[in-house]
Amino acid sequence: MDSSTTTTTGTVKQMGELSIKDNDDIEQQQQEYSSDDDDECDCEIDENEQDISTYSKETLDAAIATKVSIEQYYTQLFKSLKEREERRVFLERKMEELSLKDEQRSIKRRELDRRETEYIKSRRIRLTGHSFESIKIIGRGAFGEVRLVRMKKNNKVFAMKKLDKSKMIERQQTVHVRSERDILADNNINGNNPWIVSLYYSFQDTYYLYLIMEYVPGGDMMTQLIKYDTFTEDATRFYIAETVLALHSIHRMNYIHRDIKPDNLLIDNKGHIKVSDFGLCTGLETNRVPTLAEIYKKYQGDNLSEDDQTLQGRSARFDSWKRQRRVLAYSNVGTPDYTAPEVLMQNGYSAECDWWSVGVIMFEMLVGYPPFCSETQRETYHKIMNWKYTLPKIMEEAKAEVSLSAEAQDLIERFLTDPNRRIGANGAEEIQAHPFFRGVNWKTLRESTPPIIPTVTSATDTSNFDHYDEEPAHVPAEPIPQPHAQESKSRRKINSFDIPFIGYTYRNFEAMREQFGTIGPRETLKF
Ligand code: ISQ
Repeated sequence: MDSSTTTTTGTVKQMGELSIKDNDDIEQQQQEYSSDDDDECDCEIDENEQDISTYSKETLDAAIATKVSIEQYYTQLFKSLKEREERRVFLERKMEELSLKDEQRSIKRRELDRRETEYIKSRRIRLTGHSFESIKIIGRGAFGEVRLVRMKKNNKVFAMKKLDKSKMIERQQTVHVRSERDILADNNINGNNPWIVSLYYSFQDTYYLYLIMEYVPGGDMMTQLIKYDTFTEDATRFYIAETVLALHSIHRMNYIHRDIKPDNLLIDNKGHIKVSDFGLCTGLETNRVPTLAEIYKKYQGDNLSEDDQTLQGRSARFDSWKRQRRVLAYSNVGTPDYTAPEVLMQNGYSAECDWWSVGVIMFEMLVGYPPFCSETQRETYHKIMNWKYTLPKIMEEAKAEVSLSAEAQDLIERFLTDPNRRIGANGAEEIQAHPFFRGVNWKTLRESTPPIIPTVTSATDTSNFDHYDEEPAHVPAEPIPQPHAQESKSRRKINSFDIPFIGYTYRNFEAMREQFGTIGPRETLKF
């Protein structure tokens, strides 16, 4: 699979790309190494020994893991210093802009110093799954679950995503999980983008990765679509406009989402959109479960029967889609309905693939089901790959079923087209200028009143999410390989299993103050 690609905006990171950067659980790893006796250290390499084939696999694995770990340590160290410097420069610039007096400037500098010290201290606080009390499961996917939790230390409420490491290794998903953590962490560095769910902490134990995120209590767009069937053009305009801004901000961070679908559009307490799920966690591109491209290729030479090709009537398609919707959302293979044809083909793709998905969502909001939905996934792949032939008929049928304005129809068709001709290929501005969005105030959209305002009665209200039964507690499959499983925790050596997860730990600078309290007046650094 391509690991990166180039767009008009430069090199873009994809959700499948492994990037070794900004990591800090090295602190913990370093402590483990330093407690090891030299003569017992698996990582020690004899300088006189030239032939590495004489080393055991465990020793070589440990050596590689140690190398990655040390690289990560220094990468993180330099990154932390750079971020610290950026915070300082930001403060100086703000104070200059506001022409603050010298005395006020000194107070603010001292406050920033105090906060930096707090941050360094807080990074040493070790978080584990036990630091949080579970309130309710609010989502479940192929690799784990999302829970509403309360931090025991301070009673703050978060969404905790807990991912099973062995399942991810088994299905070759570690790079995706890594990129999810990276984009969420980058989001905080780049000034906390309101269109993306905030990450407060990430950490891991032997079996699981944990992402501690802000709780977005309004549920997701899939639930809204199931509830309302269709939206008016006004409501669609609002949600599509917000999704355009959200994706534009993700593209500006040099990421492509690749998996935009209603399930990944969360709704905050005021009714605005936040994008979640940056890790393809419904399990695309696994080795156990075939990739979308593989499934499609398997069926490529396999002509569809006349029956398959006959487009079903609205009600049959609608019913079958609704029946399958939730099941697909939580299945391993996920739904291909929102995926761009070039992504299915894996022939190279870029940020435009996300605009295709927006076109599919817009069609679904107005018509009641996504354009290529079918009884079988095979048929869906076929329809997407042959969109040039299938889409005109699909649009004709849709227009016979619901009233679509000329602007709405045109925009859908501008999204659902070849990547180089697709609206958005030359920047989100061309989407914003489309007549369908006439009258939208893009600058104040997030401050405007959304069409649906969710009912949220308390900080722990989960009524906008489906109910999930608790599963009986189980011990996860032993991670593979575990050559030192018999060792006590403090002496466990890192090995090849650990490599993809080294440096997963993250602490959000802004969150530190909120979560662990502070010294000094809280408002001092606010402008
Ligand atoms: C935050 N709040 C609610 C649901 C979520 C699902 C996934 C990631 C973050 C979330």
